[in-house]
Amino acid sequence: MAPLYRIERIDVQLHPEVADALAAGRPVVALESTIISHGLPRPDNLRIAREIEHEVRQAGAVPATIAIVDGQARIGLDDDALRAVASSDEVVKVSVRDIATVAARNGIGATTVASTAHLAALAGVKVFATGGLGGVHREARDSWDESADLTTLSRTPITVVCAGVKSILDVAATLERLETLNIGVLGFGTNAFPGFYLADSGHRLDWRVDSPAEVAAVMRAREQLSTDGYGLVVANPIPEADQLDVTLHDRVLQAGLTELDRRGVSGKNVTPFLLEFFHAQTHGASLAANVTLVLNNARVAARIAAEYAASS
Ligand code: PSU
Ligand code: MN
Repeated sequence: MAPLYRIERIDVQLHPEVADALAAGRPVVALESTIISHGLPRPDNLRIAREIEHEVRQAGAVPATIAIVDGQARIGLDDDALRAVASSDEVVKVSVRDIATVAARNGIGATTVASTAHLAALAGVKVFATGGLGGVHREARDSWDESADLTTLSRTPITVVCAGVKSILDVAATLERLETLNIGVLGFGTNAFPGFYLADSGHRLDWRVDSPAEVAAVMRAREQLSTDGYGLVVANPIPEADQLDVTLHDRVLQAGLTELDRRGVSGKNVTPFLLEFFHAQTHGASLAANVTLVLNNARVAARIAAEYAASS
């Protein structure tokens, strides 16, 4: 856990339940909030946010959803704050570079993988669950569009459980960047890098683990060898039975990329636009897959956090 003086100095507010768990060395799982505000459609998003927290609890850890509310960076949200993040029209997508501006303006912001990882690590949270990681966008050679998720994880001590990255990205380039940035990638029960809506992105991984205890052992070894300053990605595939139909997936992906180009969508709007496009074009099938994989990741993250806490 980070020393307390640091938390006071940086003015991050811990929910009492989270603070108690961290102080006692009990398992805590950080959760991002951009997925709630920008990744899932209203009004389902609030219910799903609660379900994700419930899943973490069921698996024996304390959920710490992270967001900026009334200009305050919060680790763990009460129900009012969760509701505001899910339903306020004022909520902005906040990456690491935006945290201070939103705080200084007393704004409300939903944190991405990057900013959630940053704030979680400051508070001493070791494990984080999300849906999919940001990465290198297609045609990044021209657009230079690479998510700050990657560069932030290259210098943030946290373990992120995700279902890989979406096929809206350049998956091969993203894997190359993860390697360059010293971000470890472990396939959870698989040798294939998952493709978010699909169990297999078609890319192989070097390392496979088959239990939360194995991940906790890697986390401890990283600390002992001082490679824990970099992020560790646990890539947990959606069960094949729950994945999106491959033909439907490929068709909607092509249409979405065309539409993106036609409308000239760029910057931080790219990911939310494509997510919404998928949800609309698959008539809810992609949403169902999205919910399944997020709950799955929340459960695995809680079990990893529990093993890690028990191994200290
Ligand atoms: N991928 C998803 N769902 C999401 C996101 C990514 O499948 O909601 C969100 C996450 O918050 C991630 C962010 O950190 O998008 C990446 O955005 P950008 O590419 O603008 O960095
Ligand atoms: Mn981007």
